Amino acid sequence: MNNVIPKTEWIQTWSKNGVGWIKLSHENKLNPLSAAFILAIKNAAQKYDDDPSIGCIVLIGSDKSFAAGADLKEMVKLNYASVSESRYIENGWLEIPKIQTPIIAGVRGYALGGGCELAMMCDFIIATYDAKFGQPEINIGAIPGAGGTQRLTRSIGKSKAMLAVLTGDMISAEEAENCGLVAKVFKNEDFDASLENIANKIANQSKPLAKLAKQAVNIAYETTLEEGVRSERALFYSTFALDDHVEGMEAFSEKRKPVWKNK
Ligand code: CO8
Repeated sequence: MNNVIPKTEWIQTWSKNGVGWIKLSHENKLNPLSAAFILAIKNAAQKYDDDPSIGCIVLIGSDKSFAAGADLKEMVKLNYASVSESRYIENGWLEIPKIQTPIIAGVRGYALGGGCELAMMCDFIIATYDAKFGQPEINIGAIPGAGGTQRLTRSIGKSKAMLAVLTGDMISAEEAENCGLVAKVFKNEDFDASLENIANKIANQSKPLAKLAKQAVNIAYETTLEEGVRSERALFYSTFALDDHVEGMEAFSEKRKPVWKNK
């Protein structure tokens, strides 16, 4: 949206051990996503992406909800002309998948509509057992608009994506894990520590290697197998130009942990 002022007061950010945390903290604990809110989230993620001390970004919501979709109180006022002229789902949204640093969505409670789409724009999703995913737009007079029909289908396959998009029904965390939408599910009491452990592990990898690995996996999303394998090979060869490649090889030979130089 043009001339949107980011709602920075609705996000909290802090960094620890090379992990940049972004907590969605809308005054409504369901975290409805307005254009101004998504712009603030995007700005925070980009700031971490530009910070060489950050090796992993984590996006979390409230205890009740990661994000319950587009802010329907904002959306109800819009019409065809205003959504297309203002580029409603372009500014902010389109930049998040371009983040190079690994980014995790930590989902408690609802990840619905734009909230599910935001979680799927991250590299993977970690959830609690009470998390609920879905694309319920069909129930409110719309269809998914921030990549839901595309990313959900690539993630869980056509049949399950069709079921979710056409019924608007929610997908439980267990089912989401079984069908690959969610990487891992934890009990509420284990969630924070487990998420932090995973994020710390990624943040402690060589940063350029983690970015290359992320880029290689993402290529699988967008191209043919032959082209993807070709791209992966080129990225693999490029790792040999890194000091961290030499360090990784030497550390293995010397039976010690590598000390990454991040170059
Ligand atoms: N936007 C704005 N306000 C919301 C939203 C929302 N998405 N969801 C709930 N609220 C409000 C309610 O209106 C209510 O407000 P009030 O107290 O003023 O009446 C308050 O939050 C609490 O809501 P509930 O009483 O409904 O809470 P429950 O715990 O009973 O239910 C649910 C929680 C299941 C999440 C329920 O609120 C719900 O179904 N919400 C709508 C979910 C939905 O349809 N999401 C999809 C929206 S469309 C979309 O995401 C398109 C994406 C396009 C990209 C986005 C561009 C910015």
